[in-house]
Amino acid sequence: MDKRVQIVEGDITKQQVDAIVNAANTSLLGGGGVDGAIHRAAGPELLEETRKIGGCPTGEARVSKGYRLPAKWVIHTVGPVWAGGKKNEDHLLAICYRNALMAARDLGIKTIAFPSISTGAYGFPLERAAEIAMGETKAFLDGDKTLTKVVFVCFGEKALNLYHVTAKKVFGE
Ligand code: AR6
Repeated sequence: MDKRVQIVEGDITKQQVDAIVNAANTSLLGGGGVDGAIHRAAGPELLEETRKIGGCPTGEARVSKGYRLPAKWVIHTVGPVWAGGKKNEDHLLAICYRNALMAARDLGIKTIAFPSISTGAYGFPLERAAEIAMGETKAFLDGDKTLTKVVFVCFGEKALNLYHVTAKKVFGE
């Protein structure tokens, strides 16, 4: 296992990292799930800023401040809606991770936390999503010297166990 990678169970809004990643929608105007939790914890200034950003296409990433969050930055990315697997969902999910990690590198930050993008309201199968999340992260970290910590924040024990199993597959023991 890459020492920079951590898997934890909990609420992403509580993470003490430089940036947390938001599983947003293309409007960037907030919503339910992790997006709702991040907007509630950050406060109304976050919506003011994301309104000015003016949206984000699926697979891309946009940066805002974190306001009242412990994290200084929020990297908003928009995962694909699961449609059975034949609408390029795997690739779109992979580039969410890649673009968020590249945004972190551009910010010059060292630590970042991810939720399991697309696996709630957007219905992406959790196991498949975890393999993509970790595969992309491994590929990025193999060529990166700036990030010191990537945290995968699992919501619930089922997700936690699955992420641990997937990490063994992707990163080895
Ligand atoms: N911390 C960490 N993970 C969480 C939290 C939290 N506080 N809350 C939920 N999760 P979802 P999506 C997990 O639905 O599928 C929103 O309305 C949750 O268990 O938040 O990408 C947006 O505005 C799941 O595994 O995001 C979009 O419209 C994962 O986060 C839409 O939902 C993602 O679930 C995006 O759907």
